Amino acid sequence: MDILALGEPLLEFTAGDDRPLEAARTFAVGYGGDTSNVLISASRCGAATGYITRIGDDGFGTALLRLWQAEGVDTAHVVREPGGRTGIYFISRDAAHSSFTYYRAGSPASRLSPADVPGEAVARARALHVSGITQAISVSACDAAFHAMRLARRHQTLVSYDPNYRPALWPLERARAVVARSVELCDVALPNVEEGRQLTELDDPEAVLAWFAARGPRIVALKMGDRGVLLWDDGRVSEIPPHPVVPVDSTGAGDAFDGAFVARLVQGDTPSDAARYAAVAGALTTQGDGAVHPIPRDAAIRSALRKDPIT
Ligand code: KDG
Repeated sequence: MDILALGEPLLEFTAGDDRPLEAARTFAVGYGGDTSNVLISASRCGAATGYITRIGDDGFGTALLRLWQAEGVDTAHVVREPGGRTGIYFISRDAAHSSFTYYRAGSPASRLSPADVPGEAVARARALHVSGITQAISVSACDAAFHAMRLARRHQTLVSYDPNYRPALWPLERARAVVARSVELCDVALPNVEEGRQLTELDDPEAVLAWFAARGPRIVALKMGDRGVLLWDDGRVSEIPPHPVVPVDSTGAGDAFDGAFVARLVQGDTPSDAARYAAVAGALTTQGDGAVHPIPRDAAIRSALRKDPIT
């Protein structure tokens, strides 16, 4: 297994015609959940992936299982809870921004606990990916994330971590403490600049990058959207230029970056080559609606890289 991830998958409903939820008439059905998105991106880039999660035995759980099977994500460590209701979220957009509304409290994934972490599989995987959302959904899921990260470190499994700070899910003070500890446990930190600013109370992107780097990861990729990526690679700082696109919907772009980046790292790319590749994956993901559908495959990324005027 190249990459195992631990977290919560969700069904996604995007309100049509840029209407707010109270006026929505139609919803486009898709898939989300940051760690599931990361795995799908990594799979589309050619990595062997597997998910550790809990879903319900409802129709939404079945839809997610079918998605992972179609995408080649291994489901041996997916638990189906009898009577469980899989979490869902709604995206509503106006001209300025998208907002997320969650219906996930008490979901099967919120009952993830250290007992769900398959020790041998984590020890054998090349990389383990967890996120701040995994840690925010419940105390037992947070314990599971820390347990998995410690286990991975003990067995030289690369740990990648995206803080993915969601103010709707937990208080800033707790998020700060948990993220700081998690960054100490990871090899690859994948924050974006806005959450980095909120979590560190620093403004300058280089200062935010330095805050993460000071906690010990070998690699930090600070995602800055249309300003590209600021990369810390074991003491060397470089700028990865953005891939030029006009975004339609940026949902899931950071997750697509993470999956493509870790997929290339475990294949032996340098962090800088992996970040150039992943920046294209993230940019192409903004070219369609929803988190999963627009995530590009390896061939599309390579073809865009060849045409890229800057890289
Ligand atoms: O990054 C996109 C995710 O935010 C989305 O798929 C839903 O995982 C999700 C969350 O909890 O916000």
